[in-house]
Parts: sequence; structure tokens; C-alpha cells
Amino acid sequence: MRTDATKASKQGETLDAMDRASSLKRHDSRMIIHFDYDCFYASVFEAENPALKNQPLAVQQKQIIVTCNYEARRRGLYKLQLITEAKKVCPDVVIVLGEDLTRFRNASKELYSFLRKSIWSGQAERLGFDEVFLDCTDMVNYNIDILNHNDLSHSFFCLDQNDPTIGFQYDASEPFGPTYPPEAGAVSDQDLQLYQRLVLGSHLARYLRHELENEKGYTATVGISTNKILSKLVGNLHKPKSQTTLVPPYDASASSESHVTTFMDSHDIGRIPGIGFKLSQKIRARILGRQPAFDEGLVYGGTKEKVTVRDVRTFLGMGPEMLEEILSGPGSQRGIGGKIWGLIQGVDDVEVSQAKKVPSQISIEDSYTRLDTLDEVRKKLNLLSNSLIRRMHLDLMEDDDDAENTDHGISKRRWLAHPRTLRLTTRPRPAVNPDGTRSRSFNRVSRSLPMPTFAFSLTENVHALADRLVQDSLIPCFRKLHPERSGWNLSLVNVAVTNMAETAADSKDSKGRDISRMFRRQDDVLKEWRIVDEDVAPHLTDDVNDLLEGSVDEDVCSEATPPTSWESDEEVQDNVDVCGRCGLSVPSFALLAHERFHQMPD
Ligand code: DGT
Ligand code: MG
Repeated sequence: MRTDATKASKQGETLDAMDRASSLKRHDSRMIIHFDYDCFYASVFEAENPALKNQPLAVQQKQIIVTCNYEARRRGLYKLQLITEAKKVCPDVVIVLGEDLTRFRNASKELYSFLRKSIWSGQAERLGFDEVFLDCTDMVNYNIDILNHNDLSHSFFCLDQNDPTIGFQYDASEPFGPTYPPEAGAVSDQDLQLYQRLVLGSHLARYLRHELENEKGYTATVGISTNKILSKLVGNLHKPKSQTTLVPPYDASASSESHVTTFMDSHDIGRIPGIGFKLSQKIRARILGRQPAFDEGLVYGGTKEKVTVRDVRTFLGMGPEMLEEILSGPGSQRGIGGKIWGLIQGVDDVEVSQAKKVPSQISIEDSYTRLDTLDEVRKKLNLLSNSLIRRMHLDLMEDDDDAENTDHGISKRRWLAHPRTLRLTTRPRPAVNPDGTRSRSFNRVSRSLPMPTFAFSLTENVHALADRLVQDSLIPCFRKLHPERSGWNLSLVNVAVTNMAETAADSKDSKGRDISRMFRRQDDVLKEWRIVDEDVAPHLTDDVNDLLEGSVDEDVCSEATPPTSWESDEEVQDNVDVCGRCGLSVPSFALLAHERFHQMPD
């Protein structure tokens, strides 16, 4: 007998099926182009000094090559190689220091802005410094509508809806550049529309790549598909200076396999964006039925056993529920199983976000071999605060062209946004074990507090502001985070500002609401705001902020952030750790392998 409950559940299933169908339709109807600039840091130096182009060039951070140009790669150098090794392999390598990220940040912004202006939707999203997603659905749809199907090979791609003469000629009968799979068979009637749109996407990608190279001097590797995850992954197939289009069928049918499935299946589970190291290790453990072993012989990378998406997808009983069970835990995101299940099958409904004028946070950190006295902490906080304030001035301010605010024609600066929260994070080193070894800890602890308003002063200089930030805010915060006077030893300190409140001064009409204008009337106003600041009960605010931020043990939290939300952190962290035994700097992810390297018999 059919009960109401079964009816309801059947209804639910039908709705689910409809949801899935509509999500699949959404997934098929967008046109996303993913850019990854080739050897980005090295290219920034080459753009500054073109003579470097013909030489093997490597960019150094700490004792590691973070990237090198293709001439260097041709000679056997590679990313994340030790400087000492690189010099042995290629003695005439030109090494430039890349610890100051300003030039990369500026180049990244310039290229991003160029790409965003080249498309219609404004939907351009930066991921880190050197990747950009573009949603070109509207441009492709418009050009599909004006195609002359009787003469596809002589098509014209229109780049301006108001001027039909602006654009480029192209052959719409086939995709430009390589495809996945390389030898695509005949396209079925059902897939014809999607195929045609991808063909147009591939020609637009070629045009944008060439514009970027001609106008800005940077080359990029590009992927074209219908969502972020697929476009990002497919681009990797042909590097550098190339592009790849993932061609249909995207869904399996009686007569053909889904190219999305075969493509995703070939990836190692840890290579899927949104599945970080910790999540992939948990999945590996379930598939292998044991803790995944490390490749003992390697110091860098390659520390994980190969478990492919196919291994996971076809594992007995695998599905959203099993993934939820494997991955859920303290701090994990609800529904993570379903999200990861979708991702490994190339389903990613998250839109390319509209361009943001200000970053969602600014965060500066450094790692240390030994940091165990308050004096040293004060010095390090000072350095970090100086960088933080400089970054705030760069990223959160703009020239104010308002006549009343120009000084003999020279623009003054104004705030675009004020961060409301200041956050201090540390990573304490675990105590030494009885056998002399030290356990590896990724755990960070954080504390947040309201951003003091004096930090927005436009008259005080950066050093004075940094001193005050350390004295008035960060040191008291540090004491709460580590109440013991000694006994701690920190391997990392991070200072960040978050919770951005954009000022309302984009247009002259909104002048009245612009808080930043109030700050120009310096001391009176600042005084008033300082009183407000002091009125806030510090304990309550700290606790509430901690809860709001969810920032305790940030590494765990960062694994748990929505994997499909690829919002750029705007900050490329210097993910390098210092080995407690030999003092060598190694990328964070490789430290565990590096420590095992020490444990190996001679
Ligand atoms: P590619 O894309 O293979 O041609 O080479 P890149 O250099 O563009 O490498 P990519 O896209 O993985 O990273 C972009 C930039 O980010 C790169 O130029 C240097 C920096 N970077 C990459 N990996 C790391 C890392 O593990 N640590 C640090 N500190 N920086 C990194
Ligand atoms: Mg790159």
C-alpha cells in the first residue's frame, strides 16, 4: 500500500530529478573560459626586462625556486626545486628574488582588468594571482544567433553589440586548437547545439589569448567548457601557450560515453579543485582500506598514492552519503558529500562571480624556525603590520578625483572599503615527544577584534600606524591568545583584516554617506570614533568575533569551506615552512615528506 510518506518521498524524488535536470541544463548552457598565465612570476620579470626572455630564469623565494621560465624548464629546472639543486643542473641560471609580491600583485591586477574589459558580462573572477575565469555565455549566445549556417567557415565574431564591424573573422565549422578527446567522433544531433557553442567559445578564447599576448606581452594556457571546474582542468592538457576545449557528449547515452566522465575519471583525486590535501587523504584511506603511504624517497611532492576519480566513483557503495560519512567531522561543511560527489563528476553550478572592487580579506604571514619570546613576537608583528598597512593602502584605496579634494591638481586618496575586523593567527609548534621527534601540526589558533579606526588615518605614516597597531591591538590580542608568558614556540604568525565594509562613495551623489570623507576631517572625527571603539566591550566582541569568523584552527576550516566556492583569497600565501631539524625552507605540503626523509636510514 502506498502511504502518504511514500508519496511524499516519491514527490521528493521527482523534484530532485527535476532539480538535477535543471542543474544539468544550467551546467550545459554556460560558456566559461579559464586562463592560467604561463610561468607567471618569471613572466612578470621578463615583462620588466625583456632581455631575460632568452635566458634560463628562476624566481627564488626562501631557498626554493617557485617558478622558472620555459627556457629553464627546457634545461631541467622545475617548480619548487631547491636553489642548490637548480644551480647544479643549470649553472648559468639567472636567479631573481620574488619574496616581495607587489610586482606580481600589480601585474595580476592589470591583466585581470584587461581581460574583464574584453568581455561583456563583467563576470570575471580571479583565482590567486595567475588564474582568471571568464563567463562568456552572452557573447557566445549573441554570435550563435548571427551565424550563417550555410557558410560557417567564413564567420565573423562580433565583439560589440553596438558596432557590427568590430570583431574578427573565424571558421565556425570546427574548434580552434586542441580538444579533449583529441579525436572527437561525429557529433550527435542532441549535442550539436552545445558543440557549436563550444566551437565559438574556442575561437573567442584564441582571440583573447592573442590580445593578451599582443597588448600585454603575457602568454596563457586556456581551457574552454561549460563550468569552472571543467574549464580549469581541461586547460591543463596543453601547456604552455595553448588551449583545450572539452567537446561533447557531456552526458552518457546508449551509444556513447560521457567525455566529462572519462576526462574526470583520469585525474588523481587530489588534483580536483576543491578537494584539498586533507580531504583527498581521507578519501584515499577509504579506497585503499589503510592509511595512504608516503613515497619515502621523495623530498618534494609525489607524497601521495595514486587514487583516481574513477577508483573513487566506482568504489562499492560510493555516493554522496558515503562521501559525507568519510568527510564529515568537526568543522566540516554540511552536505560536503554531495558537493564532492558532484565535483568529481564535473558538476559545478557555482557562477563566475562578478568583479569585486575590493578583496574579501588581506592577510600577511610568515613562518619561523623559532619564535618564543615576546620581544621577538613584537618585532615580527611590526614587520607584518607594516606590510599589512601598505597592502591596505594599495588595495583598499583609490585616487579621489573630486575637485574639492585635489591638492593643486594632485589627487588625494580615499578609502574604497574599511575592514571591520582585525585577526591575529598563530601556529604553535607541538612540544617535543619523549623520543626526540616532533609531531607535525597544521593547527592554527586565531583571535579577532574590531579594527581600530586610527588605522584609516590619511595623515599618519605607515610606520607610525604599524607601531600603534602592534602596541594597542595586536600585543593585547596576542596575550589573550597565548596567556602564558613563555613556553610557546610559534612556527607561523598571520595578521589579517577581513569583513570589508565598502564605502558608499562610488558616485558623487553618495557623498553624504561616505564614511571615508569623515576621516578626512582628521582628529575630531577620529577622536569621536575612538570613543565608540573603546565603548565596545572587548571580551564580548572578541568572543563574538571568534564565533563569527569561525577562525579557530583555520586549516581545518579552510578544508571545510565550500569546495565549489572558488573565491580568490586575493592573497597568495607564502606557503613555505621551516624544517625544525635542518632549518631548510620547504613548501608546507612537502614538510611531512621532508621530515620522513630525515628519518630514512643513511
Ligand atoms: P605554469 O602555469 O606551469 O606555466 O607555471 P606558473 O609559474 O604560472 O605556476 P602556477 O600557475 O602553478 O603558479 C603561479 C605562480 O604562483 C607561480 O609563478 C609562482 C607562484 N607559486 C606557485 N606555486 C607556489 C608555491 O607552492 N609556493 C609559493 N610561494 N609560490 C608558488
Ligand atoms: Mg600559471
